[in-house]
Amino acid sequence: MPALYLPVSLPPFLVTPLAAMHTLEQAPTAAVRGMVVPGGFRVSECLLSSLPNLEIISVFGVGYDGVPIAHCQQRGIRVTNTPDVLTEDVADIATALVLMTSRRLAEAEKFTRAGSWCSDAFPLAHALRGKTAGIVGLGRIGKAIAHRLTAHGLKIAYFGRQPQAVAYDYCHSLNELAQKADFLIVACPGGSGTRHLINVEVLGALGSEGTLINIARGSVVDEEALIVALNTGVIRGAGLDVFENEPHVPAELIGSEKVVIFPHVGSATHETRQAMADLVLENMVAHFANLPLLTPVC
Ligand code: 8YV
Repeated sequence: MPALYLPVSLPPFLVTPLAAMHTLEQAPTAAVRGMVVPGGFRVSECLLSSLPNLEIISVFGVGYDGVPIAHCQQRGIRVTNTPDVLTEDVADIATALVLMTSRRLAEAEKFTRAGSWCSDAFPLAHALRGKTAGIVGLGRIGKAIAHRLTAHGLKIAYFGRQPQAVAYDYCHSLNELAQKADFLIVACPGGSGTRHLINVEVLGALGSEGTLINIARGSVVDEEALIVALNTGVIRGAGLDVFENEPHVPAELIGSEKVVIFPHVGSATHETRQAMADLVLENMVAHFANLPLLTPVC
């Protein structure tokens, strides 16, 4: 049976079927031919150098920003990910963050649990209808978010590498999108190409009635700049499922009433995580059977 290395713990519904068809090595060794890592996990070139016979890295997630793709291509290491199966769940979480931030739902919940009731004592929130959602990266997840927010009465604008054949407004720059948006929603891939795309300037353009939503990667947002923008009223609020240095969430964000924070739960449903696990396994099995990969990155 081919040997696999799993550098971090993965759910049993993935590990058990993998273990039935492969040997699981406890450390990176020359015997290892396959590796499975979570989305966003940083695969260092140092780790790769301790795996001289590695043939495939299967990412348990859609985002493979942690994998040095050019290096893998040079060494002929195949890489797979789990696209599509998590699109709807991640879009649901983005929508939840839009609703929670605009309607102050986290605060409303805390308020009621504290035994308060009189609705006059609870601050009024902001309606969604007629507002504009600016989507950064109109890929599969961005489109699923746009679809949902259209149903909530929002107008959709987007920024990406190029305009697409869609009925939404394309903005030629991120600043233009941020200026237009009431909700600036980050849905682009992570990695060096998008690092700190959301910076002081973009937050300034989003403005004091704007809210930042991030369901993509923490690295896309300059977190320090975000904290300052929230504290000084440069933007109104933020809804965040991802952070720059997970699992670390800055105390300034934890303590802020202006943010809604989740522990990276975009794809965290039984159904989706099972579908992701199935894809990881099927890719691995296909590779060792010399069959085409189901969802190859390279
Ligand atoms: C998961 C993700 O948190 O798909 C991704 O890229 O970040 C998330 O779906 C992760 O991959 C689960 O291990």
